[in-house]
Amino acid sequence: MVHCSCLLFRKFGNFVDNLRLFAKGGSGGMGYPRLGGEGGKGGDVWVVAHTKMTLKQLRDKYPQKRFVAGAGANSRVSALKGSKGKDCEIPAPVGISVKDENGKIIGELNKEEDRILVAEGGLGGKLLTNFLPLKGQKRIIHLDLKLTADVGLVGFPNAGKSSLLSRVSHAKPAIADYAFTTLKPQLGKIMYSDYKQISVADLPGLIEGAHMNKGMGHKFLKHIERTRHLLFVVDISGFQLSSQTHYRTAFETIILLTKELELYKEELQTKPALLAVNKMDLPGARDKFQDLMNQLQNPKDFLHLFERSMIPERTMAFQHIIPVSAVTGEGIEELKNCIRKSLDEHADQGNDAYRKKQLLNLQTSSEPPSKHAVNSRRGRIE
Ligand SMILES: Nc1nc2c(ncn2[C@@H]2O[C@H](COP(=O)(O)OP(=O)(O)OP(=O)(O)O)[C@@H](O)[C@H]2O)c(=O)[nH]1
Ligand SMILES: [Mg+2]
Repeated sequence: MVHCSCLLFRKFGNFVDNLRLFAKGGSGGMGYPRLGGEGGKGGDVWVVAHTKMTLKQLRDKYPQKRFVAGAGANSRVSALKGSKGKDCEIPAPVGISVKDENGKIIGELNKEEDRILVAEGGLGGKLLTNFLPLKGQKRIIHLDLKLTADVGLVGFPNAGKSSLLSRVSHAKPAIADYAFTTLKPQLGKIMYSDYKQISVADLPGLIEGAHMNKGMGHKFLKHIERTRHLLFVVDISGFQLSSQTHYRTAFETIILLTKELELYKEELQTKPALLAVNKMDLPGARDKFQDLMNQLQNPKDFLHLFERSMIPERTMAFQHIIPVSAVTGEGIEELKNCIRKSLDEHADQGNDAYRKKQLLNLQTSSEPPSKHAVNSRRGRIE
């Protein structure tokens, strides 16, 4: 076990989640005006998905981060049509979005061998170009890793996400009593006694306005897209970022998190979600937990307390709600079991197509939002 934890720590300790690269298509070959010969087209630059690749390996292998395709061959008497320049392939991990310099998405790599053209080779010289070759396209591109994990931790800062990760796995994330301790995603693995492993991504805390890039914003919401399940983590005593901002109760933080996910991407709400209510060791936590359960069971009765713009279209349907304490260990075993159960139950429902369909079902259903709310401690959609 000790070996295992070191390995995991090494493997995930030095995490690269985005890379900026230079890509240039090859120049076209010269045409042959006298004989009407056409120069070869310059080679193209592609980003190609490989399951075994990581962004860190890519960076280490190509420290100069320049990718240039070959030039097209000139037209010659012996080969009037010049051959195409050699393509250049950038090996990248699966689960990447490729963006241009302005952040516009060029494409996504979702499975092994997916490929995206990022810089096109120039045309060879021909009649149209007065037999002069064109230069290849030059482009700065960004490879952005959307973290792939079974479970993503979603919560306001300080809720105890990292503390929980360190409790359920061998990961050793930074933990501190100030907001935004976690600055980049951390992965840990829950090991079960039958050797099944479930990966958990600890993500930086979200705050109101995250969808508009407040706090850590978008940068981290995007990681949630790829996790199969969500584990909401809330502090039973609520949250206050500073004396200048509102105090939010645990219930309010859940509603606000739901709204942020919805504003970022509605499909996120169709992921199976669990709720860990943390810091149950604090004085008065039991009573607050009862209040919270009451609010979650009848969210409609409490939503009028929110500003209109903060009310989500539909409240989260939690598969399980587990009171825990990362400090005393209370509820941790149950949390692990619930995570396992939920993942097993949804084993083959994690794909995007499934989620889109489910979203459509939700949208076409005439049920009022409260019907989707949790209805018991181990609540399910009615
Ligand atoms: N009393 C009590 N304190 C806790 C518990 N879990 C975490 N804490 C404390 O809460 C504070 C925040 O914990 P973190 O694990 O860093 O919280 P986080 O959600 O990862 O915070 P960010 O990374 O800033 O988003 C730390 O001071 C922890 O010691 C708990 O169960 N009970
Ligand atoms: Mg943290």
